[in-house]
Amino acid sequence: MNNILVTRSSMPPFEEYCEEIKKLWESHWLTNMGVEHKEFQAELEEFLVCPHVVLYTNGHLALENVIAAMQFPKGGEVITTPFTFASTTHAIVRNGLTPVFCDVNPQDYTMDVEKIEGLITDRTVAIVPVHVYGNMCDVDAIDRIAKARGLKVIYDAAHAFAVRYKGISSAKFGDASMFSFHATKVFNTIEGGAVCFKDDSLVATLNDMKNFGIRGAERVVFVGGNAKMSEFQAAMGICNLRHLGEEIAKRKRVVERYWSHLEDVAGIKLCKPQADVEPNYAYFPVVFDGFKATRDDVFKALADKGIGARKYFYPLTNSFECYVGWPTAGAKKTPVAAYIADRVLTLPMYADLALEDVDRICETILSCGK
Ligand code: T4K
Repeated sequence: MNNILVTRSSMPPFEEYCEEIKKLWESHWLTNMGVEHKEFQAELEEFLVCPHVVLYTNGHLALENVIAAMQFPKGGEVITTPFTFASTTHAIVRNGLTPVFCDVNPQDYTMDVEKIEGLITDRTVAIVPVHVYGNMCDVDAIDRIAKARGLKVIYDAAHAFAVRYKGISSAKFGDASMFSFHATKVFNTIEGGAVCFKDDSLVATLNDMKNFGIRGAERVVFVGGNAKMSEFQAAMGICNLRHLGEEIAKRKRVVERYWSHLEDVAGIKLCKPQADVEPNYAYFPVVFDGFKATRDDVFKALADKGIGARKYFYPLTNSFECYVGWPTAGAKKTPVAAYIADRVLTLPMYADLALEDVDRICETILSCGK
């Protein structure tokens, strides 16, 4: 029996990538915003229907930089979710800001918009919600709250590339959105990420931040760092973008197969398709609540058969060791998120996952606790 990993990177045909990078061997131009970078950026602006896309070497630095670019006062509070990858919370804290954790809703595990206003104080500067698993946040409610209270909204859209809400690209909500193009994502550039936004004045700031503030051979205007996307990453993006439609269609088949086995099973809760959302099928989260076996039993049964499910996202970021002692930390403050984190498992999910493997995964789950 073959082992099944939780995901597997999408890759273009080898010859296609070789063809794309041939010009790099001819020019010896490998990074610092060369031809591949320029072409990929333009393609993304068109694909995401977004006026500005700034490319990064990874999603985390993209998020850290766009938060920094907003120039919030140190010690400002940022309302965010603990049901996410470490990156979201770390990006806030590494900017000298305080994360204030909002609970999630039990339907799609995005921020519970009913609980945001109660967390706003005179120190609140922004909201950083996460379109977790590719599920869109309630962008309309968040927009209303933010506008009424004069707050910035920066979406961690790491999981939501190519998702659309009411026909609008996920890149277009809030003041900015960050995408991750990590190898494990629906769309990858090996490592990579981007910030997408409408405000023209952010372009120069973000470019300065990712390239030492260099504006010319003899001109440095800003104390920036280095977070540039290389030509090889951009070339991977150009190739993978050509195949994205078929990748998502294949993921849809996998998701449908999971549903055919797991829908209506007592104690198993699946994420329902969201109204008005065109999904990307990024992850397949399952919550075991009242099932005949616990989440951890299922995790072990799958692991024993060489099947790599993941406890995304457990533990919550507000209970990470590095945040112990922070006044705003503690999973008790976000009981719904804590409940889900204790019971959730994301099942293997990638375009080329064989449907017979999905059958095997589901048989293993359903035979637990017998
Ligand atoms: N915000 C959110 C909400 C995020 O989820 C993330 C990243 C970020 C921000 C930050 O974006 P980046 O800076 O990463 O661009 C993974 C990824 O490293 C991370 O990108 C992702 N979220 C997170 C949810 O998952 P691990 O440690 O779980 O991945 P790893 O190495 O265990 O890989 C999982 C499976 O993927 C492997 O079993 C096999 C497969 N795989 C992995 C790699 C590295 C491949 O097929 N190819 C590969 O190259 O973190």
